Amino acid sequence: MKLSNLILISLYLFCVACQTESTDESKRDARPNILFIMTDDHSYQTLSAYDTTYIRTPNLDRIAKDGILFHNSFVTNSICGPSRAVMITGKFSHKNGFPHNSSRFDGSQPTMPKYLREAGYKTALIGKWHLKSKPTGFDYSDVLIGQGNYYNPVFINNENDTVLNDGYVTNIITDKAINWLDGQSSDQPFCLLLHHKATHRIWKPDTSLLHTMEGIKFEVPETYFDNYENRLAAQSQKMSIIEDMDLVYDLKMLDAEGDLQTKYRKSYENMINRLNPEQRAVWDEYYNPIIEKFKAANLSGKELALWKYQRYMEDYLKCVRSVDDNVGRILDYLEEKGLADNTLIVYTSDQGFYMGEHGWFDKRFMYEESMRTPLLMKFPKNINTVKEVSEMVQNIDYAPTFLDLAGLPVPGDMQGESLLPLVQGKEENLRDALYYHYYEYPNEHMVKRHYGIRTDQYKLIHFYEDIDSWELYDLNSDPQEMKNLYGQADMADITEDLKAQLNELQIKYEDTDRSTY
Ligand code: SGN
Ligand code: CA
Repeated sequence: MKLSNLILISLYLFCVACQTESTDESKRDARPNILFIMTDDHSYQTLSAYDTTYIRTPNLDRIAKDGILFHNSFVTNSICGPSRAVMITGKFSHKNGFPHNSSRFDGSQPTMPKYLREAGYKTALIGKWHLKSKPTGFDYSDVLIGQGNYYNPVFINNENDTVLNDGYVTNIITDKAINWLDGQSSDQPFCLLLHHKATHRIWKPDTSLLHTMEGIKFEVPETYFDNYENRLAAQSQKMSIIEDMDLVYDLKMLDAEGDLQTKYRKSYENMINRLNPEQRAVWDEYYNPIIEKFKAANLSGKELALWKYQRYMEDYLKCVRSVDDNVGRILDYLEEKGLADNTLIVYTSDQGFYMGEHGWFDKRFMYEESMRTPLLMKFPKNINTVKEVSEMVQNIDYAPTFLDLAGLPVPGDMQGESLLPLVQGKEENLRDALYYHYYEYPNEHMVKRHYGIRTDQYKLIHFYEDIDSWELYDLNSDPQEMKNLYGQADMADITEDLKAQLNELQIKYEDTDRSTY
């Protein structure tokens, strides 16, 4: 063959190859992936991008370092199921029909995963769900049943298969997420909801981490011995470390002699019976000497109160450690697979949690520790974002943000706002005030129903139903919310103004009929 012909043929083949490549390229859906990681009850106080007092979380901090740290991130209703329903619908509890943990989610309603799926996203949910009805809007789901277990948990998948998985829940959920990601094709963007059980009560650490944190002394918060003066609802709660935290159940003091006959001893026994012999041996080897020492010390009063705090923090923080390690695994995976640059990575918790502030564990109240939640986001590389956001954002905003990022319109009935303009520095002011409404009463922990408004400076709360009690805080002068200013003459104008704003928010969000739930 002549050289000129050979060149011509080569040129032709090259062009065909280019065409094939450009056709393949045009078939590729380059829309960003979404990885939405959420934990359960992880406090911002124990995430070192926010606060280094208790623990370092280098992997979670990576998301903040390479992405955005939200300084003022809040929920609308500080309790698990309701928060999850808010996040997937972009609507307040009174609109999505899931006001408290005894509710059942109406899976026929529109949700963020459904919108994404209809628009061609591959959607998956792995881990905690807790909305009772079967998950809808997901191509794949593999969820814990109810609250799930820390050890050897049972999962139910979208085919209705229930499978017991050996091991520790935070590792297992991460393994499942990585497996699912491994099976995805690069032609279709994904939205994966990776929702951990940790760091929920009763804070069972991974056996491999039991011996960490030894010798660390955790100082109790300044408000640990709060007497709840002028705060009626706080006086009747049942979430006090000193009063309500169970020595056996929460703090693992299951003595062989049976001297510690606490209210929830039996529940703890049932729970640790899930551990297999190897896990149980490591567990007992760690806790037995602590139990012996505790009994010998015969603590009471303030000493016991301080001991309980220390014990609580140790187990809680070990659960945080597992979360951080496993978030590191997922981040590494995305990097190794070249997915990191085109994926929105979100880290949050379903609400905040008390690390002994006001003497408490748990959440529910509209006070700062439980209304706030950590929020870190790392956007795809082609989106230039600010490094920190101080505007108040709320969990109703996640669904609109994800849809906006995927290039989809935000449905008019979603009540949150897309955070995209804010994170790109195109908009500075998202809202002047936040609305909050909590419903789960009477129930465990006995936190009264309440609603309220939070501005940058003030918080006004109304506890209602079998109580009619208002609280007002100046967050600038009293960030720990110890001084209820409601009813003080010099606060009359501010109170009136806040009540008017609260009323406007209730009209705006259509939450004027409190008899609905
Ligand atoms: C369980 C816990 C409570 C916790 C609720 C709600 N008790 O009932 O302490 O407040 O869940 O938590 S436990 O004995 O079962 O641990 S939520 O995060 O799921 O809303
Ligand atoms: Ca929770």
